[in-house]
Amino acid sequence: MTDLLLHHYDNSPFSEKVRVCLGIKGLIWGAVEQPLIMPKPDLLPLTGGYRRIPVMQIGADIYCDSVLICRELERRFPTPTLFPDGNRGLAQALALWTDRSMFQAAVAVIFGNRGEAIAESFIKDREALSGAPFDLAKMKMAIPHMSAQLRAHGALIDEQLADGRAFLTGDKPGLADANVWYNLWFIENAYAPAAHLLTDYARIAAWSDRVRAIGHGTRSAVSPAEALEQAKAALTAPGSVAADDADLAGKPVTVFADDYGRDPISGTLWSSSPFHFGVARTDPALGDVVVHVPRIGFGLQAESIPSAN
Ligand SMILES: N[C@@H](CCC(=O)N[C@@H](CS)C(=O)NCC(=O)O)C(=O)O
Repeated sequence: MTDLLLHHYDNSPFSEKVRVCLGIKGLIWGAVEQPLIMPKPDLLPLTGGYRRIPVMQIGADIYCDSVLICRELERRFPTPTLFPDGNRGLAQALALWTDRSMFQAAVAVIFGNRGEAIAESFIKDREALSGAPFDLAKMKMAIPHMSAQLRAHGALIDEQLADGRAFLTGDKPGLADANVWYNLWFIENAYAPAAHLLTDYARIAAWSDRVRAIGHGTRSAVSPAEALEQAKAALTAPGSVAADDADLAGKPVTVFADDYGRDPISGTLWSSSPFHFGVARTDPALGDVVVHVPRIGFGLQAESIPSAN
């Protein structure tokens, strides 16, 4: 049985990014199905409150956010690389385009078009997640603008492929492909009639076929109970704190996403780098775990230790 676990659900676009990276690396992994909406009783004991998907688990080390998950996959399984042409910084920075403006355009087109077909429980859940109304009327009105935005994103992708290269950064697939691809996949999967907005660029259609053909590596189902057992049985990996954060090493801290789903994760600062924070926590049922989050897009707050009286 593998200890490389991805907590996900099949329709999750950010999980698709990670699944393609698992495919590029040809990894064997366990898929742990998590619910699409709250509650998530088998996820939160691992993450300490973080509810978003995907989450990667390796023993008692828990990695939140697709950006850090892909980075950690590269660190642990460097060959074949997610950076076939080098350009590591740029390929990772690309997520700030694909996961934000491109993803927001995809979301608006999908949900604006699906409108009334969306379950009320999903709408309520996503309102709680974002802290803002899930305004279907507004999304519907925005369809023409957001469709044009998507086409404009598509034009950039098409331009990147214009010299006949097979993948976005050259002749081999990498993180840049996974980053862009999951948005196309999301549209195809969630509202197929809009897929033409991108795929009527002939080069994008051919590139999509190549990315789809990469697959997801070798996946088997792992139950949430088994994942929790694995965390309980494992020791956390050693960690070190970067010089910039030295005054907080081992001290109580809270980390939280700065966009949506800001649920705080509290513990002590276990590790850090320019790319991540690791927070050590003790769960009553699982024992010690370390929850890792990316640095970009997450806040770190020192917590004062409550006095005894
Ligand atoms: N920046 C995060 C975004 C994750 C995200 O928004 N995931 C969606 C699903 S694809 C989510 O968690 N939705 C709410 C939920 O599933 O509970 C990442 O890259 O992992």
